[in-house]
Amino acid sequence: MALDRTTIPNDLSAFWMPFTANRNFKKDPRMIVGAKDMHYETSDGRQVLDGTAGLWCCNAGHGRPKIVEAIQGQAAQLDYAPAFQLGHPLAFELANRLRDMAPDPFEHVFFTNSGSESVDTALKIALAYQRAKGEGSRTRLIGRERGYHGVGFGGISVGGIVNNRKFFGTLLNGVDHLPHTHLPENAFSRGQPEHGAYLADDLERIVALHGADTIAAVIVEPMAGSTGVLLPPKGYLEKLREICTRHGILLIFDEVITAFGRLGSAFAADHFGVMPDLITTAKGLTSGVIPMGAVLATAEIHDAFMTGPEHMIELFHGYTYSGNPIASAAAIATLDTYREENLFQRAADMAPYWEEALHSLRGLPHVIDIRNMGLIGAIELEPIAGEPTKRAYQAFLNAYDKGLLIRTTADIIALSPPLIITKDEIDTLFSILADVLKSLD
Ligand code: PXG
Repeated sequence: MALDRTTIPNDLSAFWMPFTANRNFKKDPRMIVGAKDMHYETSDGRQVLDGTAGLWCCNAGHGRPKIVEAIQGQAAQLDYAPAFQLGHPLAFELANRLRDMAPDPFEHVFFTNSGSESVDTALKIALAYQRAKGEGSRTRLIGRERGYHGVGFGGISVGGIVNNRKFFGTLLNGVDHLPHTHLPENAFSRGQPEHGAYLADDLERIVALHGADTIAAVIVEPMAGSTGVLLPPKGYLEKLREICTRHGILLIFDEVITAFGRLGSAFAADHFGVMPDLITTAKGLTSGVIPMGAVLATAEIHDAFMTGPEHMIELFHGYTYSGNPIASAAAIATLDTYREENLFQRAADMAPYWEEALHSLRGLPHVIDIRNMGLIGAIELEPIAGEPTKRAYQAFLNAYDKGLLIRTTADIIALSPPLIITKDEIDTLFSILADVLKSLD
C-alpha cells in the first residue's frame, strides 16, 4: 500500500527533530506536504512563498522537471555503486563539470554528503597536505567568531556560534578564532560594508602568538550566513588572503551557502575576486534535492598527495555515499538547470531590485539594521528586553501564517529565496514581511 504522504501521523513523538523546539513544534506542527517552483504547500492546503530556498539550498526552486527526471531515471539505471576502489561515470562527469565551473586554480573535487562533511573533509585535507609537504608541525586550525561550519566536531571547533559549541565538551585542540566582522558603524550597508578590513589583521596577532609554523589553515565563510548574514568589509578577504599566503597558511572558503549563484556568480571566490586554497560546498549543488557536498581543491594541494607507490590509497578519507549515483545525477541536472536558465546571472540582475525592496523596510518598528548582497537579505530586530530571540521567532510564526517562509537566528531575519524569484514575488514577500513587522510586540 502506498504511504499517504499528505496526512499528519497521529504520533509525532519518535522523530527527534534537528535544531527544533521539539515540544513546542509537536503541540502545533507545521507540516509541508508539497512544493513547486517558489511555493511550499502545507498540510492544511495553504501555499507558502519560499523566502529561504528551504535552508539556503533550493536555488533552482522546487519540483524542477529536469532534476526530478534525472533522479527517477538514475534510480532505475544504477541505484548505488561502492564508492571505494570502484567508480561510475556520473561522479566523474560531475567532477569535471564542477572543475569547469570553478575558478581556474580548482582542478579536483572530493565528494561528501553535506556541508558538515565538506568542512571536515577540507580541514582534514589541509592538515594532511601540510604533513605531505613536510610541514607536519602545522596542526592548528583558525576559525572565526560567529562562524558556522556545520555540526561535526571539526566544524563546531572552528565555528563560533556559542550554542553550537558549549554543550559538547572540549572539541578539537589547537583551534583559535578571528574576531567576527559585525561592526555597528556598518548598519544599513548595501552590499559590502565600508569599515572593518583591519579585522583581518588579527590573524597576525594569532600568528605572533602561536607561530606560523603551527598553523595549517584558516577557514571562513566569505559571507557568513547562518549567524545572520555578516558581509565581509571591503578589503577584508583580500587582506586575509595576503596574510595567509605570506605565512604559508591555507585559506579555506566555506561556500556551503554562497556557492551556486547566491551572490550572482558561481562561487563567492569569483564574486569577491579572492582565491582560497580549498572551497567547501553542499546545499545548492543539488538544489537541496538530494544530500550531497563537494570540496574543491587546487592542483597544488591534490598533487601533493599523488606520490608514493601507485597501489597505495593516497588519502585515507571518504564516505559510503561519496559521489552517490543518484546524487550525482541530481547534481548534473541541477547544474544543467542553472545553466539553461542562466540562474546565476538572473540572481545578479535581480539583486538591485531585491536590495531596494529589502531596504524599504527601514523605519518599520524594531528594525535596527538591514544588510544585503546578491539574493540574500537580513533584517536585524531590536530584541525584546530580557527575552532575546522571541521577537524574531514571533515574526517567523506570524509570517508562516501569512503565507511566507523566513529564517530567523537570534533576532535576525534571514532571506535567501530561490534564484527563480520574480519581481512580483519579491513585492509579495516584502509586503507580507512589512505587515508582519508592523504586527510584532
Ligand atoms: N557550512 C556553512 C557555511 C553552512 O551554512 C554548513 C557548513 C553545514 O551544512 P550541513 O549540510 O551539514 O547542514 C552550513 C549549513 C540557517 C541554516 O538557517 C544554515 C545551515 C544549515 C541549516 C540552517 O542559517 N548551514
